[in-house]
Amino acid sequence: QEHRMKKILILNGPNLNLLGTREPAQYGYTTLPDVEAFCKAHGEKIGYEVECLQSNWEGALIDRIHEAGRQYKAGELLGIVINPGALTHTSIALHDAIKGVDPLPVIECHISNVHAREEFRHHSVIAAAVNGVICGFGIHSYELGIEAVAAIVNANKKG
Ligand code: CA2
Repeated sequence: QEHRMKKILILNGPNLNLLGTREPAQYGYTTLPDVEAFCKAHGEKIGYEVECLQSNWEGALIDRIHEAGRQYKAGELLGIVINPGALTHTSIALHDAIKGVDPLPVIECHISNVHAREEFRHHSVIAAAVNGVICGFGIHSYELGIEAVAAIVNANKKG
């Protein structure tokens, strides 16, 4: 019986390395290393290995998504939870990269409720390429994202 622990990838985009150091009113006091530790702990609790990457470089995120596509095909990765940061509102390249790895499950997540903020944050160019979007639950948005990937994986198993 195969009992390999399966992996979920957490991607964070530009400026999320500043988490916990500025703008606590918007993003809270928790640092990115803490968020990543929570994600790993939550994954472990429900039986998934969690790997995390943050980059301020659009291309680094795109390269990692392509690699994720290969890992998905090889049965080594279940899905991605991505907070693209401000690239959410601008990056067609990230949209295309996510489309390019379909049907790899991808959940877009945001710490803040982007719809309650400035008009320029209301539109996501990423949303149309992903399975679903979670926003506004603070750092718990990531855990909900992990749950969403797990739900998709389990639905595919049953179906
Ligand atoms: O709410 C979210 O998670 C966002 O994706 C965060 C992005 C923002 O551009 C999106 O509209 C919504 C910003 C990430 C920058 O995070 C910082 C954290 C602390 C201090 C400064 C920036």
